Amino acid sequence: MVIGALAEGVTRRVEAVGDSISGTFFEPVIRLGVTGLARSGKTVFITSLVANLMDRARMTQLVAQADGRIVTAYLQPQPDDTIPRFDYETHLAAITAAEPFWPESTRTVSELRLSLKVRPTGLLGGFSGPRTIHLDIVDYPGEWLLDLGLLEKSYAKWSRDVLDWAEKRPQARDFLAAADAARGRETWEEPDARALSDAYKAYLVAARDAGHADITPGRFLLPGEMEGSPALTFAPLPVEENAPRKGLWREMERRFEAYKDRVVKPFFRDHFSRIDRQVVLVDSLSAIHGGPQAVEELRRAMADILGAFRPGRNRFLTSLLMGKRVEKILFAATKADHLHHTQHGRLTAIMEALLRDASDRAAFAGAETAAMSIAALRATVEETVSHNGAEVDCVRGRLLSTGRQAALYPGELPEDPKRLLNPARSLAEHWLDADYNVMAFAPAPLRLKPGEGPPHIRLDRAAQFLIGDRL
Ligand SMILES: Nc1nc2c(ncn2[C@@H]2O[C@H](COP(=O)(O)OP(=O)(O)OP(=O)(O)O)[C@@H](O)[C@H]2O)c(=O)[nH]1
Ligand SMILES: [Mg+2]
Repeated sequence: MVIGALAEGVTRRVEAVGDSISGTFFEPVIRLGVTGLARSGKTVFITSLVANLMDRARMTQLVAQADGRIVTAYLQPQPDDTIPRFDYETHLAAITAAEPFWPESTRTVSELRLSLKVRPTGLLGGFSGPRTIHLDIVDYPGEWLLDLGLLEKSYAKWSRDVLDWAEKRPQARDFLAAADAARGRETWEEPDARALSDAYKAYLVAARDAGHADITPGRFLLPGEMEGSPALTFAPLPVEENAPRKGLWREMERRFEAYKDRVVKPFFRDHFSRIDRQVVLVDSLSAIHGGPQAVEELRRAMADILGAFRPGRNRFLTSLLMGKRVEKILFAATKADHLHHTQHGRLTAIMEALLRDASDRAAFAGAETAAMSIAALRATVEETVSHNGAEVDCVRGRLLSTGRQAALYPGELPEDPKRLLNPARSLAEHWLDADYNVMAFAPAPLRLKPGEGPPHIRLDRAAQFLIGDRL
């Protein structure tokens, strides 16, 4: 346990939840970060993981469970007084309702503490009683990790990068016109800055809705309590040589720097630097459905996200972490219940290829990594249908749009991931030889037996990789 955590344990002893002080000292804490881009499946993942750790009949691949060593698991007040609690009960109620529905989108950091009582392995098991291990799960938007890249960029460089992409997109037309009109502005007032920033945000919203992953700065669409402050009211502008000192360009530059100092750095200091284990959720099926350019954008966003786990590259992060690192990182392709299991291996291979590309083959500073295809909440059943004399492996579920049952054949993923990644890199318009479908399924009504958590795909393997060695 790190000294910081010990010190915290001491200052909080007054409120310590039924633990004796000495107990607090010897109870290990695993801090598990759960991240991914918007809609990647973070909330559903955490809800189902916690439900399945409390009712463990479907967690046979979690070794401590298979060995019968997990005595019990229960929720506790979380230890961080200033972070909102992950609203587990509300999210669980949504997916377990008689007419289940997906939980609402969440746009900020939140945390939950699950405590496990586990009997030790081996010889010791006979002598000592169960140990308590705390699992602190932290949900935060992957977009916030993208901001790390800003720390090493000047305002001019960031503007150039953003404007390059924007020029290729119809959604940016109004903003680009506004940015052009702002060129060389020597005098300006706050409404000018606000109008420009609003135009930029409108573009980001449209770009995100069109499936683009490169939304920067990450906090613009999830502003939280700093909404409207100058640090969140700026926009990229075309580079100006000799911009006037009191002009709009210089002010935007100043606010960009304030964003880095007041928004980006505190997140890495207060949240990111304390994580031990990390899962990065990736909705690669939706990107594949979106076409080669969506896959390429996902690949780039992944590369930026992964940059945060290779702190050697970033001076600020290196000095912040002082050698501490995330020990394990799981990259999980989510919503695998859209595919028949015969294709899960291919989806995992695509994830691995995306990562290999994204990470330039560099190691993650010694962290152990794995890729998996999972579904936190299985919404479909498998079905083989005869179609034009051929047998087709489908999945069946209730459509979100109409509420009707439908069988979906999502298309056949290639065995060789390059067949997807090469056209993506060359920004092809369409996949040449294939077509991929994704349908949005509603969660299926659950009939759980006592001791059973919600149905999933490989959530137990994910848990084994992430925390199994500590149980
Ligand atoms: N079929 C299926 N769909 C899923 C699964 N997990 C998530 N989804 C779908 O993905 C959507 C987003 O899931 P969330 O868990 O809310 O994703 P999130 O990353 O928390 O999203 P934000 O809070 O908006 O960033 C859900 O509304 C579902 O439609 C899954 O295991 N199976
Ligand atoms: Mg969420």
